[in-house]
Amino acid sequence: MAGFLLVITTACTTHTAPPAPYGAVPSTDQINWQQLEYYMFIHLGPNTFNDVEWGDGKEDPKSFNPTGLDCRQWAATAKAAGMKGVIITAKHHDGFCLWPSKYSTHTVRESAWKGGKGDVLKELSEACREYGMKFGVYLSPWDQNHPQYGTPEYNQVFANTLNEVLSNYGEVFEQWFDGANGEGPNGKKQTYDWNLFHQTVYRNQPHAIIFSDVGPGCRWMGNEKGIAGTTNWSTMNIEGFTPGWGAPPTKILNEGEQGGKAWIPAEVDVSIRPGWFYSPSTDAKVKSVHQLMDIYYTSVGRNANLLLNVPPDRSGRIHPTDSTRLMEFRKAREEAFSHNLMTGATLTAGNTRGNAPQYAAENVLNDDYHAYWATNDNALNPYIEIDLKQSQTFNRLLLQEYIPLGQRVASFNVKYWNEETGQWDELTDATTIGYKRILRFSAVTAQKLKIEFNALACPAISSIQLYNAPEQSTQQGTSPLRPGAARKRWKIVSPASAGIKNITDGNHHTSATIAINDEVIIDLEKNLVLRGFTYVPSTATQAPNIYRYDLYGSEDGKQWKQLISNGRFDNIANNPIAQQRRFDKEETLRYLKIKPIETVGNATQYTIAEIGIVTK
Ligand code: FUL
Repeated sequence: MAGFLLVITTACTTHTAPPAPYGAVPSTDQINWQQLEYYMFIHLGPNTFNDVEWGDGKEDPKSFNPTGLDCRQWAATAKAAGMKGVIITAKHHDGFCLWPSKYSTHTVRESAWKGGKGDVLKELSEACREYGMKFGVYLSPWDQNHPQYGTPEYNQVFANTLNEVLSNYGEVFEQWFDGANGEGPNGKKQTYDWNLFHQTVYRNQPHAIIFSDVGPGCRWMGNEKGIAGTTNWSTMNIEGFTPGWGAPPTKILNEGEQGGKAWIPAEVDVSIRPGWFYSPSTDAKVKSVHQLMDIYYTSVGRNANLLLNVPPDRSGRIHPTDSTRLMEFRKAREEAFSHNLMTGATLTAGNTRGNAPQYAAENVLNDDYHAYWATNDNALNPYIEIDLKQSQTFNRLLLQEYIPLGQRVASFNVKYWNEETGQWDELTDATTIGYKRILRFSAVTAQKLKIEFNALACPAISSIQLYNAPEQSTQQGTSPLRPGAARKRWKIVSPASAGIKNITDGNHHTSATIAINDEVIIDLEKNLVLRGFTYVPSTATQAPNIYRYDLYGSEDGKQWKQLISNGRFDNIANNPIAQQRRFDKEETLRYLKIKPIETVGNATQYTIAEIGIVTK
């Protein structure tokens, strides 16, 4: 009896120390930020009204004139969509400020909206507080309007601007710094004083997460398609890198770095429409639920937060198509993740830290993120076996590491017990987990599962969930243009590069690569009245698409008239979507000539998927 009591006492008082943190770990603010998972991006400005992706700072501020701007509608929509916050483009590359800044003459004050008396940041920050949404700001250091841009003085101007925004509108959860860095009105590029900018942020908003290519709060994950790496470490090395031109290679942005010295988790930014700003031309191109679900799996499902852009239309409200889609997307997520098949399962772990109930395998079943299964320090390859008690059909597996202790799992594999063959069959495998990982696989029916981990330090697993999600019907992506009879009769006069026919075959997925010194001349077969032209770039990763160009037209192929001088396909490096440029007036032409001036990555060749014309 005495011996029995002694055992009980020992079990109650023995404290098994938690695993030591491994490598770089998140700050409390980063942990809180990671748990937001999904929030809204708002791109709004003169671009909304001028049908461009990048303004040039010379646009008339009066063009900004939403007729019924309603920030409460945005916040209510974000909330109903299941989002946790809203980040707005307070100032984009045109320099236009959505608040009446003291440091600019290109603001809402100079606009037609509310007779120059409006302040979008005030309205949005208040609406966010009302709806319990976090409020964040995007500010582009690149400013094509400010006369001092490109001079050392501009850094202080930008710091003052930041200070103004971050001290006047309450709590800011995320400060988004765009890395784009082009010429200002004086033709010069700026060397940014990032230290000054960061100090200004933290002085005003000590808990804000700073986004950029290199954090320090969170990082851009290298593309605007919504796809984080299948391997995605929240750690990376940033020494020697800067946001923008000095950013780390895309692969590092996309995948992070195992053993990286800084904790800088990935944020996926992607738009619900092809462009970032609203355009009536994209009303029928709002992403499908299927596409949004894919993005969910390649962002939140890959250890990244999802910042989904939903650009308000010209009335200043979220378009009904977009808000309907957001609700459908929420429903699809709920349908996929409402019924966790792990409920009631029994678990057997190959190793449990100190055999202590505190670290028991069962911890992966509860909703408490802070309760986790952990193993002894030397157990780097443990398994966990799951008995579902009865045969179940499933096609999704969700895992979470307890990230306050760092990111520890390097890879894992999943097996299921095959009743017919009486053995463990491979189901799937993957590399990193991080805060959240969701694996998709074809449905299997089984009662038992086994997950084997390969970790850098003993794993700390907070959650394992299993679902049978309805498979989304595959919907068409962007449908290729049909090669109408007219296009078939077009001739490419020059160059004779291999595959050149691809540029008029009506298929976005085929392209031609052309030497930089070769101009493209197309014969439209007869004189046509044209209002503009279209360029579909190649969507291949880092394709050397055309960034700047001259465009000429001719009736006879001899006398050329310049139609566009030093034109720019905005944001083509990061978001290579179809481009349309309208001429100032109608032009009667038979020949078109495109002469590239600058390509993405300054390549010596350029890519074209398609050239088209605008006749209406
Ligand atoms: C990019 C910008 O150039 C785009 O216009 C957009 O704002 C996107 C979110 O970031 O760098």
